[in-house]
Amino acid sequence: MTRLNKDFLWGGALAAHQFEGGVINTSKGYSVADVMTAGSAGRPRRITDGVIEGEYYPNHMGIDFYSHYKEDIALLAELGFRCFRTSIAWSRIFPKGIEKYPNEEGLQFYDDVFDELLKYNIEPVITLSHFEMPYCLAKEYGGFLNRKTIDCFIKFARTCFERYKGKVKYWMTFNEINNQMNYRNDIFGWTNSGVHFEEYENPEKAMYQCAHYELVASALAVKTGHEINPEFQIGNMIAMVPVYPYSCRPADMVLQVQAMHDKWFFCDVQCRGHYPNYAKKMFERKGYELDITQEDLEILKEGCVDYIGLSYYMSNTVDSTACRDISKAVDSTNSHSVKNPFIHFSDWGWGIDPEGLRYALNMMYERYEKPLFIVENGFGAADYMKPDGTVEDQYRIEYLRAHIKEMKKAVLEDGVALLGYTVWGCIDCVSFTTGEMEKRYGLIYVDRDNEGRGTYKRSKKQSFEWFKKVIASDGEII
Ligand code: P53
Repeated sequence: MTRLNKDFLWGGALAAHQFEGGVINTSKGYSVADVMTAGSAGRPRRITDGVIEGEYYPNHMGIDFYSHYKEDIALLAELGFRCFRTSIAWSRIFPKGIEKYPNEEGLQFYDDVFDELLKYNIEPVITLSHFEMPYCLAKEYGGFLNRKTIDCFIKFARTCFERYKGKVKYWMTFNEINNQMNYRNDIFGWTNSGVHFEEYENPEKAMYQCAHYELVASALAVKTGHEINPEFQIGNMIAMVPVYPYSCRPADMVLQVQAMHDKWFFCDVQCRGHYPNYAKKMFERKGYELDITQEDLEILKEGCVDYIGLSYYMSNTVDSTACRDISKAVDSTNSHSVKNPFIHFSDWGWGIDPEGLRYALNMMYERYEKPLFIVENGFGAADYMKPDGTVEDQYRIEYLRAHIKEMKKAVLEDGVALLGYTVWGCIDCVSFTTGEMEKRYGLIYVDRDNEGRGTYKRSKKQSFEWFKKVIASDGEII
């Protein structure tokens, strides 16, 4: 048996802020992503104080899906996609986040997109918040460090659940909610929660307070969604970067367990409905007295997720003889982390590790016994379009093939319950971490450069035809 089931959700994934465009001259409000400039592998993106004239914001145009959505969805249908994961830009529905009533133009846009997908039998898989909090909530409320933001988020979630209850079944609350564990890197706190943690006296404590409010918001959204439609499948979304011990030295093994606590923290609460003991002990030890009410704890209990959405791109390695500060050691962009000598790295320094995917799926399934959904996996590279218009992205095919092989082993040999697999950035889009266009993930090429110039014309890459066959054969022909 080398095929996956017919109902396995093969597809692709994108996020509103990275591909929609439709920011200027529409009723959409600015989001936290709309005030981020362009960077590169070694030059971080800057977060500006509002939209400043003369600055360049790559997300404002994205790839202009806003006016190309019919053409784009037709291409996804040609690929044979069974699902398409995207997000609803919160600031398109509530431009400032604080309005009483939603913005009809924004709601209508997603009705049109979902209708177009359903026309081709493509199941929409929807993230409510993928780094797109209205800028106003970050600026005026202090993002998720303010309890009031929970209400704003629930108002948004309820609006979406009610409006699209007949069109969307699969939801996720917050994209990669665990990124902010790396509170030293400004981009993560900002995009997860609209907070600059470094501005607080104790950034780590601020992060945990913020995390708590967001976990309550996530659980309350799950609860609210199930009340609106009991058929809804509502998941969380975790950036799964498994951590390996550098050696079989016992101290490395223990350090790996501690490093993994940071990885599990959010997922543990969202799946089990309560804080794990290692976190309670850590709060005690560090003297973090957080605003956590009895009512919050009830909500966490009642709002456990139905499935776990995860992204998988790479693994990381810790070495007890090199650095014991976990928060530094597990950040691969930090000089304290060690390179795994058994894997290769992409041009952006991401460690390519297909077997790590099988390992991660097994660990997660054993820990929670809830269905998993790989909602992001893909390879960012600087593709070259030949004068004849073709793009030979053999390296991307190899990356995807190797990961799909390991995924199949996890399902077919290890018995992991997996709902589906979506290729990240199935149409080229603006890179999240660098804001570049030239870090491409797509099966479909978009003629746009780092500065936003180009015809925005779409072309199929070599990987397009390959992935189409993978889906058509239920994963048998890879
Ligand atoms: P870009 C780190 C580790 C794994 C996934 O990233 C990550 C990150 C960065 O937070 O993010 C996801 O475009 C994210 C997407 C993003 C994608 O990875 O920087 O959910 O929005 O585009 C790829 O190469």
